[in-house]
Parts: sequence; structure tokens; C-alpha cells
Amino acid sequence: MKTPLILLFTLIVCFTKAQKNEGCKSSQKTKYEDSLRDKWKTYSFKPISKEDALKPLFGYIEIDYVNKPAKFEDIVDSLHIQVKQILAEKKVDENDFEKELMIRDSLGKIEAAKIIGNISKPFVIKSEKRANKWAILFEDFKYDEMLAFGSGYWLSLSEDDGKSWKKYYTGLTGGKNYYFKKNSNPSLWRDDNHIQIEADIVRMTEERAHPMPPQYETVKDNALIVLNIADISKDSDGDGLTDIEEKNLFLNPFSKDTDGDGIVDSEDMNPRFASTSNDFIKLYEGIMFGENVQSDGKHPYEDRTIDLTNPLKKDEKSELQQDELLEDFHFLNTTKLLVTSDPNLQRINPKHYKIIILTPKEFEEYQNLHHSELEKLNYSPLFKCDKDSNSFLLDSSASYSGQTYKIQRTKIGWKIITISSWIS
Ligand SMILES: [Ca+2]
Ligand SMILES: [Ca+2]
Ligand SMILES: [Ca+2]
Repeated sequence: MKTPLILLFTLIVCFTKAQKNEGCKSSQKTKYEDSLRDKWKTYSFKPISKEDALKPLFGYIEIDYVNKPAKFEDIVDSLHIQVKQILAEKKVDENDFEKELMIRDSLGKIEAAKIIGNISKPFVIKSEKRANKWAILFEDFKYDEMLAFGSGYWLSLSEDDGKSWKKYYTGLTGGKNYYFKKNSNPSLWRDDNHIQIEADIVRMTEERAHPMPPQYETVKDNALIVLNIADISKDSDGDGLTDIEEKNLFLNPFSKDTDGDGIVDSEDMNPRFASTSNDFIKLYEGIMFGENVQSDGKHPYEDRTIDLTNPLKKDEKSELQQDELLEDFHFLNTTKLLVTSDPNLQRINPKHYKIIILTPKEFEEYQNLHHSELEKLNYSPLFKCDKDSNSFLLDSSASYSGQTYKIQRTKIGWKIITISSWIS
């Protein structure tokens, strides 16, 4: 978790390294960028209407209302109260944010070590037992980008008084339509088959424009969101992913193996396209996961080579794969999204995390379905240099950083030169 926290508290800095002489003009790249620009020109964000916001988002959700909504001061999280108490006791100036951050950080670590059922305390929204059953509504980032959006809402359920647990994704993202209220009054169990949680019904009024998060408005502050447990836990094809997860990941809830490659959906790291291998796929795997990448004796992020004649052995790690930053990125273990029409990029073999690959057309459909906010990885097609058919340009970016590479075909494989990079 180290990397995003560092990024969160770092001032927003944009920089572009001095461009090396790239020696590559690519009319393919110019054409592609022009078409993206044209697409943006015709796009404008429209908030959903208040009437639509009040309709249940999915068939397995019912909306009820409470008479008296929780007041902010009643549901404020306990960590916040503890921090304020300590600041008052130590007579810390209320504008001393550095001190406050230090206190919050050390208290946060103590809180995170406390486990309720099987969930770390700061992530618990509400926990409640009912005879032998125990339900915990909690937040998780497996399907929701951690910093830019709200967390995903999940249910942890035990039917044997906490001896064994199962975790189910509710299909909901915090702030996207509903904002669940921590520590609110109504009991979590509605009956044996339903759980409920007090919530604000909200609608997005302004889209995220990095570094600004999206803006929301409360439509109703006294909703009670009722979830049907049987619907949430249903796994029609028995592949280990619930129907709700499969819809969210654009997989087939009635086939154990959506892409027919022999690996079941829950274990397949690229479940929508059968993976294969060729020199271009190995290039992408080098850039994305550090596979077989060796640095040319300089900084590992600068000039690199992929030696296809001498690949690393199965359990060997390349120099880049031993890098701490990349390790942290893999550790997050969230499912990521990649939109591409490139048949090579579609058929990569991710090893560290699941990647849902969609064509641009599928992505448009996906965006209209109120799905979670998977972290999006962006890789452009390979653009040929006009005067050298063995050299290419490639842009890549994730939420907070991006690079442009010049890539050259060599006798042994590929040479990758970073010609510019940015972090925000
Ligand atoms: Ca399934
Ligand atoms: Ca399936
Ligand atoms: Ca498969």
C-alpha cells in the first residue's frame, strides 16, 4: 500500500524529461491522436436525473426509507474523534497539518491491526450477528480504483459464528449512487435473507478531472438500501465468481471459461481473450510486467533490452521485476482494465493481477452499465516510424504516470528507450 499513500501526500508535480532526440516522426501516431481529440470534442458529461437516481440501481436492490437520518456527528468515524482528542490534549495548533497527519498515521496503524470477524477495522462499515450468522459490510478496492473514486462495497458472511467466511461483492461503489453510512443506527440484518444499511442517495454532478475528484450531490439522505443475500452470493456457473462479479468484469456468468482457453474465469488472469505468445506480445509483457527486461547498465527505467534469444528461466526475475516500485504495484492485487483493439495486446499473459481487456466498442457499452471503476491501464497501439519500419513509438499511462517509448527491433529482440515520462 506504500506507493499510493506516498503519491497521495506528494504535491502534484508534472514534469517531462528533456526529450532525447527521438529520431522518429510517425504519421500513424499523429492520425491516432487527432481521432482521440475529435472524440473528446463531441463528448460532454450529463448527470443522471434525480428521478433516475431514486430508482434502485439493480434488480437485487430495494430502497426503503428511515424517518430520522443519522446526523453527521453521530456517524463520524472513531479515528477522527480520537485524533481530535489527542490534538486537544497536546494543545496542537489546529493548522499544524503535519502533526495531525503523524498522529492520524500512527493511530491508523493501531486501528488497522484490529480485526473484526475477518476484516481490518477501518474498512468495516457495519458488523452484526444474528444467531449463528455474522454479516460484515465492508470496503475493498479489488474492483475500484483506490484514490480517484469511492471504495467498493462488499459483504463478508459467516454461517458458523465466525469460524469460516465468504466475501461477496455487492456490485456497488461508494459515492456512485449510494454512500453507505458507517455507524448508522438501523440493524444490518433486515431478516434472515436480507441485509440493509442506511445511505445517502447521491448523483455525480461533475466528472473527475484529475487531480480533482468527481463532485456529488445528495438526492436523499434517509435511504435504507436493502440487499438480497441470495442474489449477491449467486454463482450460476460455479466458476468461483458470482454473477454480479462476472457482469462487472464483462464475463459470461453462464460459462466457467468465458474465453475457452481451459482456465476457469476465477483463475484466468486474462479471462476475456485466450493468451498466446509472439515477439510483439513479449514486447508488451516486457513493458507492462518487466518480463525478460534487462537494463543497459543505466537506470532500469531508461534504456532497456528484451533478449528473446536468451529468455530468463521460469522462476528467475528480471532486473526490473526486482524493483520495489513494481513489487508494490503488484502487491495491490486489484483487477485492472485495458481497452485496446490491438490483437497482440489483447492476448498477453498477465501474471500478477487480473486484467479485463475490452475492445473500444465493448468499453462504450461497459461504461453505460453503472459498473465499478476498475483501475485503467492505457497502452497505445505501436506506431511505426515513418522512415524506419523497425522502429515504433508507444504511449503508456496509468492513473498518475505515463511514458512515451521508442522501440527498436534488434537482432536479439527489442530495445526500449524511454523518451519522455510524467507523474502527477
Ligand atoms: Ca460464476
Ligand atoms: Ca463465468
Ligand atoms: Ca479462460
